[in-house]
This record gives sequence, structure tokens and C-alpha cells, in this order.
Amino acid sequence: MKVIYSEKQKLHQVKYEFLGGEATPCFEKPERADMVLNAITSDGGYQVIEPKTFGIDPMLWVHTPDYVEFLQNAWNEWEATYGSERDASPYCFVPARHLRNRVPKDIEGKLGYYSFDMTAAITKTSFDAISSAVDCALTGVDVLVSGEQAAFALCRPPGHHASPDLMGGYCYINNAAIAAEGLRRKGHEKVAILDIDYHHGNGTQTMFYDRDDVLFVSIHGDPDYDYPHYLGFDDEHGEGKGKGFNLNLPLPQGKTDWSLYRPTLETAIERVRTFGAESLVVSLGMDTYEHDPISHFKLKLEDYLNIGEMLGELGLPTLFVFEGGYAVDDLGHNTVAVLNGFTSAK
Ligand code: SP5
Ligand code: ZN
Repeated sequence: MKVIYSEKQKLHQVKYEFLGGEATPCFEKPERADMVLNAITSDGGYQVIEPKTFGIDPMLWVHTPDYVEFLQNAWNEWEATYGSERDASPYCFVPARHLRNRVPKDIEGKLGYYSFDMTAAITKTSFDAISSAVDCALTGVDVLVSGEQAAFALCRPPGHHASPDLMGGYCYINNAAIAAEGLRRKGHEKVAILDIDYHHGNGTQTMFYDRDDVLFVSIHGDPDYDYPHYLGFDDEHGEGKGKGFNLNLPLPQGKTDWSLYRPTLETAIERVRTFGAESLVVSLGMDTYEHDPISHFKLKLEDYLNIGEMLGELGLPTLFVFEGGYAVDDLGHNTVAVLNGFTSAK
């Protein structure tokens, strides 16, 4: 299996995130990519390739032009006010209620306008990493279109929380959504996205909510008790033409182990099957792991092998797009287990 990765993705390194009432070192850090790459290299069954360059245009398939322009300029505008020591981070937000939905002129106003939380700060070289992650996802699309059965886009930063004009949850540009749209544009009539990150893929859901050509299915921690809190409930089925093409399968914190996860994954896979997808994009978050520091499921190493095998049994051309996962020491082995399981499936 080809793995698409660029060293440029380590150019994004945020110092702090705000969690539990204090600034804490950001869980989404460059070492995550090192750990996955090391495990992939030592396994031996994978070929790591560099991404091609696709530029800005594909970002505009799923994001608004003003948002992409904001991401490109944010650092320079921030640096002009704050200098280069501190990451560009919002403190004030435009909520859905009671304030005006209007883009302000200064950078602090813009940061809050284009964010939904305080975990997606911007550094001088963030956009290079963000852009390279998109390149990895789209190179993965090309690998599938060339006839290979699977590819793994080792994207960093992750993307599934990024909405058309909002960053948050360590995400800026939605790599998986761009890959799905890329597959559509390469002629795949129906594309399914299966999001198995611990957190609901609110950005991806939003981007395809009114479409019947891209199915979105997500298994995640119940948003009544976990991030992203305000989307991902089981009564969100899609709207307009998209009605019936969005499936959320929230699971309880604390007690979700393989015995509960497996039948839910079967339900998700069955929906992908009945949809009649021509290809599958998997938003591969590894934060469902029992030792993940910010999440609350109880999956183990061997469960990831089973997940990969169940996905492989679907028999669809499959692009894995890397999302979350913060138990850094075990991240590589868990990720490779999914890919190995997929490859060994009959
Ligand atoms: C891509 C991705 O996985 N983004 C996740 C961002 C989650 N950020 C908020 C996490 C809140 C965790 N709640 C505290 C639990 C501490 N035990
Ligand atoms: Zn996550």
C-alpha cells in the first residue's frame, strides 16, 4: 500500500491549547506523524511517497474563498500586531446567537469569526503544512484512480472538524472532504465517507449535508458529553436531496469497548454497502484507543486489526485519511494495525 507523506506537515506546531481552564501543550503535535511514519517504515509492507502539488483551488471545492484567504493572511496580520513569539489564536467568538455575523477588520476579530474553539492556532508556517496535507489527500485520490485498491494519506494537521468557513479541533482545511469531492470529480458517481475518529466529523457532515452523491457515516463519542458538543446527534439525517445520506452513530463514553463498537461498525459498513459507493474515504482517527489522553473509548491494538479487516471485506477502493489520535507512544502501531487488517482481508 502507498503511504503519502511530506516532511512539510511538521511545519505546523502550535504551542498551547486551552483545556480544563488552563493552557496546556497542544496534543496535536508533529511527533504524531513521526510515530506513524516509524511504524509504517519498520513494518516494511508500505511504500512512502511524496505528494504532488495541487495549490489552493481544491480547497475552494468545500471551503469559502474568504476563509481560505483568511488562513493564508492570518499570520502576517497577527505578526504585525503581536510579533512572532506567540501563535495566532482567537479569544472572542461570533456565536450563532445575539451578535452580528459580520467579518471585522482586525486580526483578533477575524480569528474569532473563523474559529469555533481555541484549539486551532496559526503559526508562521502553518499554511505550508495545511496545504501539504491537502496535497497528500489528493495524491491519495490519484493513487486510487490509477487502479490501486488502497492508499493512506498521512495528513497533518487533521481536517474533519474544519467546516466551510470555520477552523477548530486542530483542523483548518478538510482533507477527507476534499478527497471525497476529488473522487467525485474523477468520475466516481457515489463516494462514501466513514469517519471513525473518536470525535464527530462536524465539518465533513456540514459540507455534504444536502448531497446524495456523498454519504457521510460517523461513529463517535456521544456529543451530549463530548467534543464537538453541538453536532453529531443521531437525529441528523441530512436535508433536501441529502435526506437519508447522513448517519451518525454516537456511542457512550467510558463503556464503549469492542463488544459495543463492533456491531456499530457493522451497521456503518452495511449503510456504505446499501448506498452503493464506488469508493470509500475513511477519516482515520486513532483517538478511540483505550489510552488516548483526551478521549473515552476502550479499543485495543487487536481491535484495530479487526477494524481494518472489516473495512477490507467491503472490497471498495479505499483512501485512509489520517485524523486524530493522541496516545503518541502507541499511535504508530495502532494505525499500522488498521492498514494491515485491511490488506489481509479477503
Ligand atoms: C482531530 C481531533 O481529534 N480533534 C479533537 C479536538 C478535541 N478537542 C477538545 C477535547 C476536549 C476533551 N475533553 C476533556 C477530557 C479530559 N479527560
Ligand atoms: Zn478526534
